[in-house]
Amino acid sequence: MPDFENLSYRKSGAIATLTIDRPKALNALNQATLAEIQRAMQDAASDPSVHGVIVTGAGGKAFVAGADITEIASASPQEAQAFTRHGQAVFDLVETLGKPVIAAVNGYALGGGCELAMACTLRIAAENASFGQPEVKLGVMPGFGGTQRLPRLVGKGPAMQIILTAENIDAREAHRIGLVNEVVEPARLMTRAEEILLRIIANAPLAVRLAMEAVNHGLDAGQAQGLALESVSFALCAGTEDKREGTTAFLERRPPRFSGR
Ligand code: DAK
Repeated sequence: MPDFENLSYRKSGAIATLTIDRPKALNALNQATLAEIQRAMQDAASDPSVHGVIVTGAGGKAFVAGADITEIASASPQEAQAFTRHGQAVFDLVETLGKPVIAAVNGYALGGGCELAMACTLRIAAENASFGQPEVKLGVMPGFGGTQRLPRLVGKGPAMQIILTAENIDAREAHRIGLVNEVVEPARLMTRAEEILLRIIANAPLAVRLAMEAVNHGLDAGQAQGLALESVSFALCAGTEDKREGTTAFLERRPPRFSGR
């Protein structure tokens, strides 16, 4: 995998860590960075040695301070639409990677940064993290999925307030409304993200993937279709070697050794 200009992408054991690294713009997402996130995520999806991904920002101040305002300020409507469709496609890839992706949010997660975090499977925030959708202050609106993922995560009322006031919320408030799963001291952020990811990837990979798909599709489709998908996916799990291994290991009182088949 060739080197990246605006991020680092490292694999250690079964975990790939993608660190967005554009210090001159507080890790803001320009088009080149979006394309690099896409490439790194495609690699994580296709590399069987990668079982889960952590996404974070370089430096102690920002996860991602939004889309790069200098690059997009003069975009025409056509260019703006292409930009938003590209961002949406990249964040859809993050959400549907088939492997758990944890956002370790270490500072500002604004606009596109909040939207990137929301596309991840789970969000762990450092105490100094803050979240917001400031787009309407700039004369635009969220365009990388914020109007869709935020209400699904926190409910319509809180999502409307965050999007329409354009005010940032701190990590405690983000936790209170369900935008983040946990808040930890900044020094513990990466360790905690890794701990949770290791817990997830110790489980049967196919079952984890199918459970994520059932949650995601069910939220989009409605409960009846979600339940139908759940039962088909459950049946798929029932035919796997991992099901045999998981149930046998339980009965033999030993830890399971999953093969992902
Ligand atoms: N884009 C580009 N540069 C950014 C940036 C961003 N989003 N955020 C920060 N920077 C740059 C600053 O300009 C500054 O650069 P220099 O002046 O040093 O060259 C450097 O990063 C450090 O930032 P500050 O000096 O401002 O640092 P502070 O600690 O004082 O403040 C801050 C931190 C995060 C509160 C502040 O930087 C800030 O408010 N940043 C902007 C946050 C934001 O509004 N992000 C955008 C969210 S909206 C579109 C138009 C807009 C959008 C999409 C499409 N079209 C027309 C197509 C917007 C999408 C969004 O994501």
